[in-house]
Amino acid sequence: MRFHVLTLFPEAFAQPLQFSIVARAVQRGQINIDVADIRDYTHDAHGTADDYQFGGGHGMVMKPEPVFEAAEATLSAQIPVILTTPQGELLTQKLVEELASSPAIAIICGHYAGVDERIAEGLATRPVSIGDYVLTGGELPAMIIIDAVTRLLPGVVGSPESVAGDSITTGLLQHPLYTRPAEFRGMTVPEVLLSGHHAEIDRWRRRKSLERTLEHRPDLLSTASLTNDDRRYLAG
Ligand code: 6GU
Repeated sequence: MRFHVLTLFPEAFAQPLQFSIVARAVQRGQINIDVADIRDYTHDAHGTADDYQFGGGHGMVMKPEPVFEAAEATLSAQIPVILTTPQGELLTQKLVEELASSPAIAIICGHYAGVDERIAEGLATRPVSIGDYVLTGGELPAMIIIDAVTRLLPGVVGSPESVAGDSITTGLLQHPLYTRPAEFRGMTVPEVLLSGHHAEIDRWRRRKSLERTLEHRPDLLSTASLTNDDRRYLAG
């Protein structure tokens, strides 16, 4: 998988992607992250990439020319071109899965008040938001997209089961996890997890997932695939 990032702040990508699983995926050649500096495609002495908005209003807007030129110089063929914007489609695991099936994706990082609409109209194919809050720029969202897509690629995360059993992937939030020691500062690990009864453990985990989802994300319950047992448990 090749990620093409177009940004005014390429230095933001230097450190954050150089640890743990994403770094290992880069080292193994499972992913490539090409970062292009949009400012390299400006033509004035100051490297001007933003300008005042027509119609007036607060905040600068990213100019179309450098972004189009950066895209034309660095992108090939018909790949999804994401634009990070709070006005985009919400990033969900389903969208992440769809993106992971593409051999390459481009991510244009919006910044300042936003980008000239012609970038959305004539260049980006997929405006994406990472949630209902406003960030200063699209660099962190781009890294979030790269991280979420990377861990779905074959061989990147140790066991396919750990990806398949994830929070959200299953439609429910994940059950609690424990490791050693069995007792820590008076807090103990639930007995059932030490019992070796796999059916009981599965049942306990399923119920904890249901409880947590009901408490923090009841909206997920309407789309999760629930058994009659699940429904009975939720009904209390
Ligand atoms: Cl993708 N960009 C910005 N600037 N803010 C956001 C966002 C993206 N997603 C949520 N908030």
